[in-house]
Amino acid sequence: AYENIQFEITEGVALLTLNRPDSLNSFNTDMHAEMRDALKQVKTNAEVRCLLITGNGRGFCAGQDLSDRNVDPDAEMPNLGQSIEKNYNPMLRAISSLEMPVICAVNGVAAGAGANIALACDIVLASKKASFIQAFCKIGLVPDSGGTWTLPRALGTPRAMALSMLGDKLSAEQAEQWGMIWKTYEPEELKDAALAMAKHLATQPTKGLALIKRAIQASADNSFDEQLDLERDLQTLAGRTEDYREGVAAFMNKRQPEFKGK
Ligand code: T3D
Repeated sequence: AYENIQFEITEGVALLTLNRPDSLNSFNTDMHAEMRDALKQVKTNAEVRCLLITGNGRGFCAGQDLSDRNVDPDAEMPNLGQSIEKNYNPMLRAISSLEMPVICAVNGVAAGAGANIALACDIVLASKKASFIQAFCKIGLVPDSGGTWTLPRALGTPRAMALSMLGDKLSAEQAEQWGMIWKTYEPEELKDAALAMAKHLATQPTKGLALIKRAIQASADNSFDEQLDLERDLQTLAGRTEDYREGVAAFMNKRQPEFKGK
């Protein structure tokens, strides 16, 4: 069993809850290891068709646990790149390459890597009390966990640059208005709404959704022409899924489809 996260699978949904509420769910070494393991389970368990990530307590995630870092003047200079390579990049790659929808329910403040883990998810929901802080600049660091990729794409360069250099707190409602996240909810409604969305997505054509994810992610680096070719290739794959057949058959017979995620 895990200690720093909670992990359960129900009705095709893997619910992963960050669980170090006393330090706003910041990441220490053990939590990183548990996260790696849980994400591997999500990837390999054929039952799972949607991942929902959220946090316990009043925060979503405050990024790296800074109490794990020795900044004593006598200590050797750290190599943070090693931590990124071992801990953060594999986690972010695992989330963004998962062949299923990933929802993030941001229950409270999301700072540093915590903010960017949320932004790497496919659909971001947030409590109206939540906020996003690119806190890195305040301790001399660079946004990581994909933030320098996701932020400019979600918001454009001017907002991405100012948020990253100022480290200002962006309220969830402002993030929603700016289109950085999908939707905000009253705090007490967030988890139910997120779970309902996750359960719905877990009944949908998982392969098709995974191909949508690939197409939209790839669009950031493709020309229009390249993207048309990619759409052709992905549609070829989508058209060969059982769920496509089921979707068309259900439509023609005026009945509800029963997708199997295959
Ligand atoms: O090192 C590497 O591996 C490189 C990778 C880096 C990735 C990163 O994420 S770097 C950025 C690290 N994160 C931060 O700089 C954010 C630090 N936290 C904050 O700025 C604030 O806590 C918040 C703005 C997020 C929330 O503020 P507030 O006033 O609501 O809460 P608080 O009182 O600051 O925090 C509550 C407790 O959580 C407090 O502990 P205490 O006093 O009750 O015992 C605080 O120390 C603790 N906490 C919050 N964030 C962290 C943390 N403890 C350790 N590490 C944290 N990141």
